[in-house]
Amino acid sequence: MKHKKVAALTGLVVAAVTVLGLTAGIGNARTAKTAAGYKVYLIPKFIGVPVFTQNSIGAKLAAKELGDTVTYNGPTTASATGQVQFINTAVQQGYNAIIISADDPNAVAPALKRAAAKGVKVISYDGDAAPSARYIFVSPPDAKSIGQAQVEWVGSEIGYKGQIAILSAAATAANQNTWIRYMKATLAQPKYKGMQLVKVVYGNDDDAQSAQQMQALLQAYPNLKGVISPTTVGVAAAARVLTQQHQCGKVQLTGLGLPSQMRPSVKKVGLWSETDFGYLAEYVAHNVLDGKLTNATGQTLRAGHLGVRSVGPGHTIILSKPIVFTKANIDNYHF
Ligand code: RAM
Repeated sequence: MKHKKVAALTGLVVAAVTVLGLTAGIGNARTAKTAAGYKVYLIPKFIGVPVFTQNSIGAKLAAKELGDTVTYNGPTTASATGQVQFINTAVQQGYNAIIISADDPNAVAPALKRAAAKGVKVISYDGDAAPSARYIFVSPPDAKSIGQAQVEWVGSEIGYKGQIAILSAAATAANQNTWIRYMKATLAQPKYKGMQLVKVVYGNDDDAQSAQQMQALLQAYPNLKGVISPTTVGVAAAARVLTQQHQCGKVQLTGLGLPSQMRPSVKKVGLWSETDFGYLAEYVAHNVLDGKLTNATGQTLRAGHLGVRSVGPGHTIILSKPIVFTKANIDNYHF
């Protein structure tokens, strides 16, 4: 009985404080946590590919731990205009935060800025948005080490000599373009002077288009020694083409691939845990909404089972180092 009275009283005090807080302008409707927690909209580049599905599984796991709700939806092909519709929907439906992997950093910027102006917290991850249009960018490993590593992987396979090409995703994707920039910078170093980058092609993270681009590369460059495909869709398609054309011994393939897809053909590819990636992004969104994390360099957050992460230059939070898969270890990874 006594307990009930205390509880009722506490409820009244909480209600009064809440009302006072709101009338005093503390908090705002967008960042106000409801009984169901924060509503977070996760927009991938597009739905229907394993990596983004894995991101959503991780984000939903984090949301469960944090008491939030994550909605996962987006276009069905790599389309920035398609993403804008989902951004607008998130705003109209009163979501507190948007987590987005942008297909084109600039094309989504105006819609993201409109969302932010309405109080929605914008977090980019994977494919960054224009820095002025997002609060924090959650990066997998840092872009430089991803770019450098792939040049080293293919270089070590071809004896650091000969022609190489890059099979990328969308020509507008900031993650792909930044990695390619670092690949080019790495290739300019003395160690790699025997390697020539002959062509960069784009398969738009579409299986058929990527396979077509890979076939065209093989035809146009009969002396091609290696291909880097920094996209899970592209590298899987490229591996299939090489196998079908019995060219696995002749052209070495590396890139960013899922162990589950690359197991039969792997020599050396890399990635990171895509589930942890989505998990971290939701922890970032939640802590920003809670006012516990700002985007200032050195700010830290505790991200559940991942432990502590901090904000680095460019308002960027990094997930982890790349995981390198080889024949020797790939069976230990199940994603
Ligand atoms: C593809 C997408 C994604 C990238 C991964 C490695 O699935 O292009 O943006 O991070 O590959």
